Amino acid sequence: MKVAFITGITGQDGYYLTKLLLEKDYIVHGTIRRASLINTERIDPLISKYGNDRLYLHYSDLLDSSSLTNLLNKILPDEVYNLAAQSHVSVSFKNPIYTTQVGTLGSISLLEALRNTNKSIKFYQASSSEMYGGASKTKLNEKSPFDPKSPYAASKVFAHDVTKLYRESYDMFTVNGILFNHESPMRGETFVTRKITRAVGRIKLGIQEKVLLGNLDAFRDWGFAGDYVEGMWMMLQHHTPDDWVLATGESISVKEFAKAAFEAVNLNWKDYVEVSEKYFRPNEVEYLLGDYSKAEKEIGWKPKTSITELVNMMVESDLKLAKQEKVLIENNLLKPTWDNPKS
Ligand code: NAP
Ligand code: F7E
Repeated sequence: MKVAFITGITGQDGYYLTKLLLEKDYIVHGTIRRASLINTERIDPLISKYGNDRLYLHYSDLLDSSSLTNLLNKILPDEVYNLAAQSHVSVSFKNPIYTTQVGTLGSISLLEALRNTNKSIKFYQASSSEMYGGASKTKLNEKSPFDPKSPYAASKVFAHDVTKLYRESYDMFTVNGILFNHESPMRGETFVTRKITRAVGRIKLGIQEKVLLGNLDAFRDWGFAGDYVEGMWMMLQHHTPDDWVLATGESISVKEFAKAAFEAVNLNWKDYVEVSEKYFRPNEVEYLLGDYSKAEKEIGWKPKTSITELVNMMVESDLKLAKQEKVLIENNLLKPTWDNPKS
């Protein structure tokens, strides 16, 4: 049985990757952080099904390098997936030092721990399309130049470079997956797609009035997270390590995403979306469009889910959540809101 070690197992991709690996009969170890509330909500169904059998969680933090070394020595995994990050671009302007510490020191600490444990362990680094900066409308591939526009993106460039550096310097199997935006019903609620679909569900059921958004004219190449974690795994099964882009090859604006999500429940987005300065960033990535042809040719990956299927999947899931919230409201356990205060 193969053994995987995942940092960031409690996040969106952590959930889908863990599910995929468990279905492939892996033993999965993941790191969790101590918080005042338990934050394993996404993977709780997997813990119920596989906990005490093939799924193990360990307290750690990417900034606690000794815990990483101890865990790797104990677990001796075949594959390591480094998904941990302060992954919110807007928050990275507010917490630039912390975001940078996790993205840079965290990644190199993990690589060093691997190098000192066993250089044959395969390593996946979660690189990001944010590294490109989005100033031009060209299709971006593995050779396109980086021009980071946020502390988050700058830290991802460092981690990307150092992952390649360890491959070249120490002959290690280290891979960068340059992933364009990928979403799902498990997406954090402060990312724009999920913020919109949460609002659509609640507005449709009459428990929210409006949704406040920032730049509606930004374009993103949005895919489904479930498809993308399969690509992460495929990269580590390839005979040689390299860097690969995963994307859909289609880009739409935030406005178009909102229009499609409201139309899915027969509402007009213009009646419910308001623009607020609060959600604009000090610097914006205007346009991202990815070219996944290298991944298709070399590892046999291509996206399976269309943007329409993704929007419908997310809206359907958030309608179900809103129905549960409505019951709480009817029992005076929750209040209806104008805008979602948690977004
Ligand atoms: P996410 O939902 O925000 O999850 C991030 C994970 O990292 C969470 O499990 C979080 O733990 C953990 N984490 C944060 N800081 C940490 C630290 N100091 N030490 C250990 N763990 C820490 O992100 P995601 O969407 O799943 O993305 C996964 C990775 O891919 C991230 O590195 C992200 O930057 C990158 N990426 C994402 C996309 C995308 O569109 N989703 C695209 C390209 C690249 P808590 O639950 O305790 O906070
Ligand atoms: O923003 C605009 C915003 O926060 C998308 C992360 O997973 O993908 C993600 O980063 C766009 C931006 O994702 C709101 O200005 C408008 O142009 O959903 P987002 P992101 O910044 O693209 C990349 C690939 C990652 O690597 C990151 O980890 O939408 N936008 N109004 C808004 N964005 C948010 N969050 N909230 C708004 O109200």
